[in-house]
Amino acid sequence: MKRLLLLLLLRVAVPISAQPVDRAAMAARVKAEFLHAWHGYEKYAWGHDELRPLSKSWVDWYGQPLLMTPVDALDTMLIMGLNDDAEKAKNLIIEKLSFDRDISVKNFEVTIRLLGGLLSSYEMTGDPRLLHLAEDLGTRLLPAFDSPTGMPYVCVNLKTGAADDELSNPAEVGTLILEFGTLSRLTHNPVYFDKAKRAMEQLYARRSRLGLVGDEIDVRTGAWVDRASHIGGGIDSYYEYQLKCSKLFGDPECATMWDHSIHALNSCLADEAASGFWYGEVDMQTGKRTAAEFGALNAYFPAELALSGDLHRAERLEQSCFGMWNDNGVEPDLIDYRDMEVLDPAYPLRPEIIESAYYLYHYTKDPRYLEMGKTFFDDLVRYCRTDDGYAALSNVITKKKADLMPSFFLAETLKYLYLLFAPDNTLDFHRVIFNTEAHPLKRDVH
Ligand code: DMJ
Repeated sequence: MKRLLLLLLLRVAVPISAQPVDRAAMAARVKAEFLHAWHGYEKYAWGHDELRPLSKSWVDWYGQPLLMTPVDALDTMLIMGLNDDAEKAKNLIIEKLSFDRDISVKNFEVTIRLLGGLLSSYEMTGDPRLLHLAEDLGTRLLPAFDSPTGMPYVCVNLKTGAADDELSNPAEVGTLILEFGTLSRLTHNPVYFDKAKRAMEQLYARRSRLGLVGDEIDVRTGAWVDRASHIGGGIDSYYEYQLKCSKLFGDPECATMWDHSIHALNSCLADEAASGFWYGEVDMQTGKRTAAEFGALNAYFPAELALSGDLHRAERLEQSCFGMWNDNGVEPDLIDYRDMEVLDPAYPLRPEIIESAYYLYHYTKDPRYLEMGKTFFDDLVRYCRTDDGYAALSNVITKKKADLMPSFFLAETLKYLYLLFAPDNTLDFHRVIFNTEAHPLKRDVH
Protein backbone atom coordinates (compact mmCIF):
# COMPACT_ATOMS: atom_id res chain seq x y z
CA MET A 1 0.00 0.00 0.00
CA LYS A 2 2.86 2.34 0.93
CA ARG A 3 4.47 1.57 -2.41
CA LEU A 4 1.25 2.39 -4.26
CA LEU A 5 0.88 5.73 -2.43
CA LEU A 6 4.48 6.61 -3.23
CA LEU A 7 3.98 5.72 -6.88
CA LEU A 8 0.82 7.79 -7.06
CA LEU A 9 2.66 10.78 -5.57
CA LEU A 10 5.55 10.34 -7.99
CA ARG A 11 3.13 10.15 -10.84
CA VAL A 12 1.39 13.38 -9.91
CA ALA A 13 4.82 14.96 -9.61
CA VAL A 14 5.84 14.19 -13.23
CA PRO A 15 6.73 17.66 -14.47
CA ILE A 16 4.75 19.11 -17.35
CA SER A 17 6.96 21.47 -19.28
CA ALA A 18 5.98 25.16 -19.28
CA GLN A 19 7.09 25.37 -22.92
CA PRO A 20 4.72 24.04 -25.55
CA VAL A 21 6.15 21.10 -27.49
CA ASP A 22 7.79 22.25 -30.72
CA ARG A 23 6.19 19.79 -33.11
CA ALA A 24 8.44 20.53 -36.07
CA ALA A 25 11.58 20.09 -33.99
CA MET A 26 10.24 16.85 -32.53
CA ALA A 27 9.31 15.47 -35.95
CA ALA A 28 12.85 16.22 -37.14
CA ARG A 29 14.31 14.45 -34.10
CA VAL A 30 12.14 11.38 -34.65
CA LYS A 31 13.12 11.26 -38.31
CA ALA A 32 16.81 11.49 -37.40
CA GLU A 33 16.42 8.62 -34.94
CA PHE A 34 14.56 6.57 -37.52
CA LEU A 35 17.53 7.04 -39.84
CA HIS A 36 19.91 6.09 -37.04
CA ALA A 37 18.03 2.81 -36.50
CA TRP A 38 17.62 2.14 -40.23
CA HIS A 39 21.31 2.76 -40.94
CA GLY A 40 22.17 0.25 -38.18
CA TYR A 41 20.02 -2.28 -40.02
CA GLU A 42 21.69 -1.36 -43.32
CA LYS A 43 25.17 -1.71 -41.86
CA TYR A 44 24.82 -4.99 -39.99
CA ALA A 45 21.67 -6.76 -41.12
CA TRP A 46 21.06 -5.78 -44.74
CA GLY A 47 19.08 -8.49 -46.51
CA HIS A 48 18.01 -10.17 -43.27
CA ASP A 49 14.95 -9.98 -41.06
CA GLU A 50 16.06 -7.98 -38.04
CA LEU A 51 19.07 -6.22 -36.55
CA ARG A 52 20.71 -7.51 -33.39
CA PRO A 53 21.85 -4.12 -32.10
CA LEU A 54 24.23 -5.23 -29.33
CA SER A 55 26.12 -7.98 -31.12
CA LYS A 56 25.91 -5.94 -34.35
CA SER A 57 24.62 -8.90 -36.26
CA TRP A 58 21.30 -10.11 -37.65
CA VAL A 59 18.59 -12.67 -37.22
CA ASP A 60 16.31 -14.43 -39.69
CA TRP A 61 13.18 -15.70 -37.99
CA TYR A 62 12.93 -18.87 -40.01
CA GLY A 63 16.55 -19.41 -40.95
CA GLN A 64 15.96 -17.81 -44.36
CA PRO A 65 15.34 -14.10 -44.88
CA LEU A 66 11.83 -12.72 -45.37
CA LEU A 67 13.05 -9.10 -45.09
CA MET A 68 10.84 -8.30 -42.10
CA THR A 69 12.53 -4.98 -41.34
CA PRO A 70 12.63 -3.49 -44.87
CA VAL A 71 9.04 -4.51 -45.63
CA ASP A 72 7.82 -3.26 -42.26
CA ALA A 73 9.80 0.00 -42.53
CA LEU A 74 9.14 0.96 -46.16
CA ASP A 75 5.90 2.89 -45.70
CA THR A 76 7.39 4.73 -42.71
CA MET A 77 10.17 5.99 -44.98
CA LEU A 78 7.63 7.06 -47.58
CA ILE A 79 5.62 8.92 -44.93
CA MET A 80 8.78 10.61 -43.65
CA GLY A 81 9.76 11.64 -47.19
CA LEU A 82 12.96 9.58 -47.06
CA ASN A 83 12.65 8.83 -50.73
CA ASP A 84 16.18 7.65 -51.49
CA ASP A 85 16.20 5.21 -48.58
CA ALA A 86 12.71 4.05 -49.55
CA GLU A 87 13.81 3.42 -53.12
CA LYS A 88 16.78 1.40 -51.94
CA ALA A 89 14.60 -0.66 -49.58
CA LYS A 90 12.01 -1.20 -52.30
CA ASN A 91 14.68 -2.42 -54.72
CA LEU A 92 15.98 -4.86 -52.12
CA ILE A 93 12.45 -6.18 -51.62
CA ILE A 94 11.75 -6.55 -55.32
CA GLU A 95 15.08 -8.19 -56.10
CA LYS A 96 15.44 -10.46 -53.12
CA LEU A 97 12.09 -11.20 -51.47
CA SER A 98 10.81 -14.63 -52.41
CA PHE A 99 8.07 -16.59 -50.70
CA ASP A 100 8.92 -19.77 -52.56
CA ARG A 101 10.54 -21.19 -49.46
CA ASP A 102 10.15 -24.48 -47.64
CA ILE A 103 9.54 -22.89 -44.24
CA SER A 104 6.59 -23.04 -41.86
CA VAL A 105 5.69 -19.47 -40.88
CA LYS A 106 3.26 -17.91 -38.45
CA ASN A 107 0.23 -16.83 -40.45
CA PHE A 108 -0.56 -13.92 -38.11
CA GLU A 109 2.93 -12.41 -37.96
CA VAL A 110 3.58 -12.73 -41.67
CA THR A 111 0.17 -11.29 -42.47
CA ILE A 112 0.40 -8.20 -40.27
CA ARG A 113 4.04 -7.40 -41.08
CA LEU A 114 4.67 -8.59 -44.64
CA LEU A 115 1.26 -8.69 -46.28
CA GLY A 116 0.27 -5.45 -44.53
CA GLY A 117 3.58 -3.76 -45.40
CA LEU A 118 3.51 -4.82 -49.05
CA LEU A 119 -0.09 -3.68 -49.49
CA SER A 120 0.36 -0.27 -47.92
CA SER A 121 3.60 0.32 -49.83
CA TYR A 122 1.84 -0.70 -53.03
CA GLU A 123 -0.95 1.76 -52.31
CA MET A 124 1.59 4.52 -51.69
CA THR A 125 3.87 3.85 -54.66
CA GLY A 126 1.58 2.19 -57.21
CA ASP A 127 4.43 -0.23 -58.00
CA PRO A 128 2.66 -3.38 -59.26
CA ARG A 129 5.59 -5.59 -58.26
CA LEU A 130 4.69 -4.99 -54.59
CA LEU A 131 1.11 -6.07 -55.23
CA HIS A 132 2.37 -9.11 -57.09
CA LEU A 133 4.46 -10.11 -54.05
CA ALA A 134 1.45 -9.54 -51.79
CA GLU A 135 -0.76 -11.71 -53.98
CA ASP A 136 1.82 -14.47 -54.06
CA LEU A 137 2.12 -14.36 -50.28
CA GLY A 138 -1.63 -14.23 -49.67
CA THR A 139 -2.15 -17.27 -51.92
CA ARG A 140 0.54 -19.24 -50.11
CA LEU A 141 -1.08 -18.43 -46.74
CA LEU A 142 -4.57 -19.60 -47.78
CA PRO A 143 -4.08 -23.30 -46.84
CA ALA A 144 -3.82 -22.16 -43.20
CA PHE A 145 -7.60 -21.75 -43.23
CA ASP A 146 -8.25 -25.37 -44.19
CA SER A 147 -9.28 -26.51 -40.72
CA PRO A 148 -12.61 -28.17 -39.87
CA THR A 149 -13.88 -24.85 -38.43
CA GLY A 150 -12.36 -22.47 -40.98
CA MET A 151 -10.33 -20.84 -38.22
CA PRO A 152 -6.69 -20.85 -39.38
CA TYR A 153 -3.94 -23.05 -38.05
CA VAL A 154 -1.13 -21.03 -36.47
CA CYS A 155 1.53 -22.02 -39.01
CA VAL A 156 1.65 -22.76 -42.72
CA ASN A 157 4.47 -23.90 -44.97
CA LEU A 158 4.95 -21.34 -47.73
CA LYS A 159 6.03 -23.94 -50.30
CA THR A 160 3.97 -27.04 -49.50
CA GLY A 161 0.92 -25.43 -47.92
CA ALA A 162 1.12 -27.86 -44.99
CA ALA A 163 -0.63 -26.21 -42.05
CA ASP A 164 -0.05 -27.07 -38.43
CA ASP A 165 -0.52 -26.08 -34.80
CA GLU A 166 -4.20 -26.15 -33.92
CA LEU A 167 -3.86 -24.37 -30.58
CA SER A 168 -4.45 -20.76 -31.49
CA ASN A 169 -5.97 -17.65 -29.93
CA PRO A 170 -8.40 -14.88 -30.90
CA ALA A 171 -5.65 -12.51 -32.03
CA GLU A 172 -4.13 -15.02 -34.44
CA VAL A 173 -7.53 -16.10 -35.74
CA GLY A 174 -9.14 -12.68 -35.94
CA THR A 175 -6.38 -10.31 -37.08
CA LEU A 176 -6.30 -11.06 -40.78
CA ILE A 177 -9.26 -9.39 -42.43
CA LEU A 178 -7.78 -5.93 -43.04
CA GLU A 179 -4.90 -7.40 -45.03
CA PHE A 180 -6.77 -10.26 -46.71
CA GLY A 181 -9.72 -7.97 -47.43
CA THR A 182 -7.49 -5.31 -48.98
CA LEU A 183 -5.82 -7.98 -51.10
CA SER A 184 -9.26 -9.05 -52.33
CA ARG A 185 -10.15 -5.48 -53.13
CA LEU A 186 -6.95 -4.87 -55.07
CA THR A 187 -6.92 -8.18 -56.96
CA HIS A 188 -10.71 -8.45 -57.42
CA ASN A 189 -10.51 -11.95 -56.00
CA PRO A 190 -12.91 -12.41 -53.05
CA VAL A 191 -11.30 -15.58 -51.73
CA TYR A 192 -8.97 -13.77 -49.31
CA PHE A 193 -11.67 -11.65 -47.70
CA ASP A 194 -14.07 -14.58 -47.49
CA LYS A 195 -11.62 -16.87 -45.67
CA ALA A 196 -10.62 -14.21 -43.16
CA LYS A 197 -14.23 -13.17 -42.56
CA ARG A 198 -15.33 -16.75 -41.98
CA ALA A 199 -12.54 -17.22 -39.43
CA MET A 200 -13.68 -14.12 -37.56
CA GLU A 201 -17.31 -15.21 -37.60
CA GLN A 202 -16.46 -18.71 -36.41
CA LEU A 203 -14.55 -17.27 -33.49
CA TYR A 204 -17.25 -14.75 -32.66
CA ALA A 205 -19.88 -17.53 -32.74
CA ARG A 206 -17.99 -19.21 -29.90
CA ARG A 207 -18.16 -16.22 -27.55
CA SER A 208 -19.65 -16.91 -24.12
CA ARG A 209 -23.12 -15.82 -23.05
CA LEU A 210 -21.37 -12.77 -21.56
CA GLY A 211 -20.07 -11.93 -25.04
CA LEU A 212 -16.45 -12.71 -24.15
CA VAL A 213 -13.75 -14.85 -25.70
CA GLY A 214 -10.94 -16.77 -24.02
CA ASP A 215 -7.19 -16.93 -24.37
CA GLU A 216 -6.71 -20.14 -26.32
CA ILE A 217 -8.85 -22.11 -28.74
CA ASP A 218 -8.46 -25.36 -30.69
CA VAL A 219 -9.17 -24.49 -34.33
CA ARG A 220 -9.89 -28.11 -35.21
CA THR A 221 -12.61 -28.69 -32.63
CA GLY A 222 -13.57 -25.08 -31.86
CA ALA A 223 -13.26 -25.80 -28.12
CA TRP A 224 -11.83 -23.24 -25.73
CA VAL A 225 -8.61 -24.40 -24.09
CA ASP A 226 -8.11 -21.37 -21.84
CA ARG A 227 -11.04 -19.28 -20.57
CA ALA A 228 -9.05 -16.22 -19.42
CA SER A 229 -10.66 -13.17 -21.00
CA HIS A 230 -8.80 -9.87 -21.30
CA ILE A 231 -7.74 -7.30 -23.90
CA GLY A 232 -4.02 -8.14 -23.85
CA GLY A 233 -1.65 -10.25 -25.93
CA GLY A 234 -3.36 -13.23 -27.57
CA ILE A 235 -6.72 -11.45 -27.77
CA ASP A 236 -5.99 -7.74 -28.34
CA SER A 237 -6.19 -7.25 -32.08
CA TYR A 238 -9.24 -9.53 -32.46
CA TYR A 239 -11.23 -6.62 -31.03
CA GLU A 240 -9.19 -4.07 -32.97
CA TYR A 241 -10.05 -5.77 -36.28
CA GLN A 242 -13.78 -5.98 -35.57
CA LEU A 243 -13.88 -2.20 -35.31
CA LYS A 244 -11.42 -1.52 -38.12
CA CYS A 245 -13.08 -4.02 -40.49
CA SER A 246 -16.32 -2.12 -40.03
CA LYS A 247 -14.55 1.14 -40.89
CA LEU A 248 -12.31 -0.07 -43.73
CA PHE A 249 -14.92 -2.10 -45.57
CA GLY A 250 -18.15 -0.67 -44.16
CA ASP A 251 -18.92 -4.24 -43.14
CA PRO A 252 -22.14 -4.39 -41.08
CA GLU A 253 -21.40 -7.78 -39.42
CA CYS A 254 -18.03 -6.56 -38.21
CA ALA A 255 -19.77 -3.46 -36.82
CA THR A 256 -22.23 -5.66 -34.91
CA MET A 257 -19.41 -7.82 -33.56
CA TRP A 258 -17.60 -4.72 -32.27
CA ASP A 259 -20.78 -3.25 -30.73
CA HIS A 260 -21.46 -6.45 -28.80
CA SER A 261 -17.83 -6.94 -27.86
CA ILE A 262 -17.24 -3.44 -26.52
CA HIS A 263 -20.42 -3.68 -24.49
CA ALA A 264 -19.14 -6.93 -22.94
CA LEU A 265 -15.69 -5.47 -22.29
CA ASN A 266 -17.07 -2.38 -20.61
CA SER A 267 -19.48 -4.45 -18.52
CA CYS A 268 -17.14 -7.25 -17.46
CA LEU A 269 -13.50 -6.17 -17.80
CA ALA A 270 -13.42 -2.42 -17.11
CA ASP A 271 -12.04 -1.85 -13.64
CA GLU A 272 -11.69 1.14 -11.33
CA ALA A 273 -8.62 0.85 -9.11
CA ALA A 274 -6.70 3.22 -6.84
CA SER A 275 -4.08 3.46 -9.60
CA GLY A 276 -6.58 4.43 -12.30
CA PHE A 277 -9.03 3.05 -14.86
CA TRP A 278 -8.06 -0.29 -16.43
CA TYR A 279 -9.39 -3.36 -18.21
CA GLY A 280 -8.55 -6.52 -16.24
CA GLU A 281 -9.07 -10.24 -16.64
CA VAL A 282 -12.13 -12.43 -15.98
CA ASP A 283 -13.31 -15.95 -16.68
CA MET A 284 -15.14 -15.74 -20.02
CA GLN A 285 -18.01 -17.95 -18.84
CA THR A 286 -18.64 -16.73 -15.28
CA GLY A 287 -17.33 -13.16 -15.45
CA LYS A 288 -15.44 -13.79 -12.20
CA ARG A 289 -12.32 -11.62 -11.91
CA THR A 290 -9.18 -13.74 -12.22
CA ALA A 291 -6.37 -11.17 -12.45
CA ALA A 292 -5.63 -7.44 -12.39
CA GLU A 293 -3.00 -7.58 -15.09
CA PHE A 294 -2.33 -4.99 -17.74
CA GLY A 295 0.67 -4.43 -19.97
CA ALA A 296 2.33 -2.67 -22.85
CA LEU A 297 0.29 -4.60 -25.43
CA ASN A 298 -3.00 -3.59 -23.79
CA ALA A 299 -2.10 0.06 -24.31
CA TYR A 300 -3.50 -0.14 -27.87
CA PHE A 301 -6.96 0.06 -26.37
CA PRO A 302 -7.22 3.83 -25.83
CA ALA A 303 -6.70 4.16 -29.60
CA GLU A 304 -9.56 1.74 -30.29
CA LEU A 305 -11.85 3.49 -27.83
CA ALA A 306 -11.01 6.83 -29.45
CA LEU A 307 -11.61 5.45 -32.95
CA SER A 308 -14.97 4.12 -31.79
CA GLY A 309 -15.94 7.55 -30.42
CA ASP A 310 -15.54 6.82 -26.69
CA LEU A 311 -13.09 9.60 -25.86
CA HIS A 312 -13.97 9.59 -22.18
CA ARG A 313 -12.79 6.04 -21.50
CA ALA A 314 -9.95 6.44 -24.02
CA GLU A 315 -8.49 9.44 -22.18
CA ARG A 316 -8.82 7.86 -18.76
CA LEU A 317 -7.16 4.64 -19.88
CA GLU A 318 -4.30 6.45 -21.62
CA GLN A 319 -3.69 8.38 -18.40
CA SER A 320 -3.39 5.06 -16.53
CA CYS A 321 -1.01 3.77 -19.20
CA PHE A 322 1.09 6.92 -18.86
CA GLY A 323 1.38 6.16 -15.15
CA MET A 324 2.51 2.64 -16.03
CA TRP A 325 5.23 4.14 -18.24
CA ASN A 326 6.38 6.74 -15.72
CA ASP A 327 6.69 4.37 -12.77
CA ASN A 328 9.93 3.04 -14.23
CA GLY A 329 10.73 5.55 -16.95
CA VAL A 330 9.67 2.95 -19.56
CA GLU A 331 6.64 0.66 -19.47
CA PRO A 332 7.05 -3.00 -18.54
CA ASP A 333 5.35 -5.74 -20.52
CA LEU A 334 3.04 -6.62 -17.62
CA ILE A 335 1.99 -5.18 -14.28
CA ASP A 336 -0.52 -5.91 -11.53
CA TYR A 337 -2.43 -2.64 -11.47
CA ARG A 338 -3.61 -3.11 -7.89
CA ASP A 339 -0.15 -2.25 -6.55
CA MET A 340 1.65 -1.48 -9.83
CA GLU A 341 3.97 -4.42 -9.24
CA VAL A 342 6.02 -5.30 -12.32
CA LEU A 343 5.21 -8.86 -13.41
CA ASP A 344 7.20 -8.90 -16.65
CA PRO A 345 9.98 -6.29 -16.74
CA ALA A 346 10.79 -6.49 -20.47
CA TYR A 347 10.24 -3.66 -22.96
CA PRO A 348 10.61 -4.89 -26.54
CA LEU A 349 10.32 -1.37 -28.05
CA ARG A 350 6.54 -1.63 -28.28
CA PRO A 351 4.42 1.07 -29.95
CA GLU A 352 0.93 0.75 -28.47
CA ILE A 353 1.02 3.50 -25.85
CA ILE A 354 2.40 5.89 -28.49
CA GLU A 355 -0.23 4.81 -31.02
CA SER A 356 -2.89 5.74 -28.47
CA ALA A 357 -1.31 9.14 -27.82
CA TYR A 358 -1.36 9.76 -31.58
CA TYR A 359 -5.06 8.87 -31.88
CA LEU A 360 -5.96 10.94 -28.85
CA TYR A 361 -4.05 13.95 -30.10
CA HIS A 362 -5.77 13.59 -33.46
CA TYR A 363 -9.22 13.61 -31.88
CA THR A 364 -8.72 16.09 -29.04
CA LYS A 365 -5.79 18.33 -30.07
CA ASP A 366 -4.98 18.37 -26.36
CA PRO A 367 -1.27 19.32 -26.02
CA ARG A 368 -1.04 16.84 -23.13
CA TYR A 369 -0.61 14.09 -25.74
CA LEU A 370 2.29 15.93 -27.36
CA GLU A 371 3.90 16.14 -23.92
CA MET A 372 3.33 12.43 -23.46
CA GLY A 373 4.84 11.69 -26.85
CA LYS A 374 7.89 13.77 -25.99
CA THR A 375 8.30 11.82 -22.74
CA PHE A 376 8.10 8.50 -24.61
CA PHE A 377 10.59 9.66 -27.22
CA ASP A 378 13.09 11.14 -24.74
CA ASP A 379 12.98 7.96 -22.64
CA LEU A 380 13.48 5.79 -25.71
CA VAL A 381 16.54 7.80 -26.70
CA ARG A 382 17.84 7.82 -23.13
CA TYR A 383 17.48 4.12 -22.42
CA CYS A 384 17.23 2.19 -25.69
CA ARG A 385 19.57 3.94 -28.14
CA THR A 386 22.77 2.10 -29.07
CA ASP A 387 25.72 3.03 -31.28
CA ASP A 388 24.07 1.50 -34.30
CA GLY A 389 20.37 1.23 -33.65
CA TYR A 390 17.89 0.77 -30.82
CA ALA A 391 17.71 -2.11 -28.38
CA ALA A 392 14.83 -3.64 -26.48
CA LEU A 393 15.16 -3.66 -22.70
CA SER A 394 15.21 -6.97 -20.87
CA ASN A 395 14.40 -5.10 -17.67
CA VAL A 396 12.82 -1.65 -17.38
CA ILE A 397 13.86 -1.37 -13.74
CA THR A 398 17.59 -1.93 -14.31
CA LYS A 399 17.40 -0.68 -17.95
CA LYS A 400 19.48 -3.66 -19.08
CA LYS A 401 19.36 -3.89 -22.86
CA ALA A 402 18.50 -6.94 -24.95
CA ASP A 403 20.02 -7.83 -28.33
CA LEU A 404 16.89 -7.19 -30.39
CA MET A 405 15.42 -4.44 -32.58
CA PRO A 406 12.01 -5.81 -33.67
CA SER A 407 10.81 -4.73 -37.10
CA PHE A 408 7.75 -3.10 -35.53
CA PHE A 409 10.02 -0.47 -33.97
CA LEU A 410 10.44 1.01 -37.47
CA ALA A 411 6.95 0.10 -38.70
CA GLU A 412 5.02 1.36 -35.69
CA THR A 413 6.86 2.94 -32.78
CA LEU A 414 8.72 5.56 -34.79
CA LYS A 415 5.92 5.99 -37.32
CA TYR A 416 3.35 6.87 -34.67
CA LEU A 417 5.83 9.18 -32.95
CA TYR A 418 6.52 10.92 -36.25
CA LEU A 419 2.84 11.26 -37.13
CA LEU A 420 2.11 12.67 -33.69
CA PHE A 421 4.50 15.57 -34.31
CA ALA A 422 4.45 15.94 -38.09
CA PRO A 423 2.16 18.44 -39.86
CA ASP A 424 -1.47 17.29 -39.77
CA ASN A 425 -1.59 16.86 -43.53
CA THR A 426 1.29 14.34 -43.58
CA LEU A 427 -1.28 11.54 -43.72
CA ASP A 428 -5.02 11.98 -44.09
CA PHE A 429 -6.20 10.09 -41.00
CA HIS A 430 -9.78 9.73 -42.25
CA ARG A 431 -8.73 8.15 -45.51
CA VAL A 432 -6.82 5.24 -44.01
CA ILE A 433 -7.16 2.51 -41.44
CA PHE A 434 -3.94 1.33 -39.83
CA ASN A 435 -3.49 -2.39 -39.61
CA THR A 436 -2.22 -3.67 -36.28
CA GLU A 437 1.36 -3.19 -37.49
CA ALA A 438 0.68 0.49 -38.35
CA HIS A 439 0.47 -0.05 -42.09
CA PRO A 440 -2.11 2.44 -43.37
CA LEU A 441 -4.62 0.84 -45.75
CA LYS A 442 -6.76 3.08 -47.93
CA ARG A 443 -10.42 3.48 -47.09
CA ASP A 444 -13.01 3.79 -49.77
CA VAL A 445 -14.13 7.27 -48.67
CA HIS A 446 -14.83 10.39 -50.71
C1 DMJ B 1 3.14 -5.79 -33.30
O1 DMJ B 1 3.60 -6.83 -34.07
C2 DMJ B 1 1.68 -5.56 -33.50
O2 DMJ B 1 1.32 -4.30 -33.03
C3 DMJ B 1 0.83 -6.60 -32.83
O3 DMJ B 1 -0.53 -6.32 -32.92
C4 DMJ B 1 1.20 -6.72 -31.38
N1 DMJ B 1 2.62 -6.87 -31.17
C5 DMJ B 1 3.53 -6.03 -31.87
C6 DMJ B 1 3.89 -4.74 -31.18
O4 DMJ B 1 3.94 -4.74 -29.83
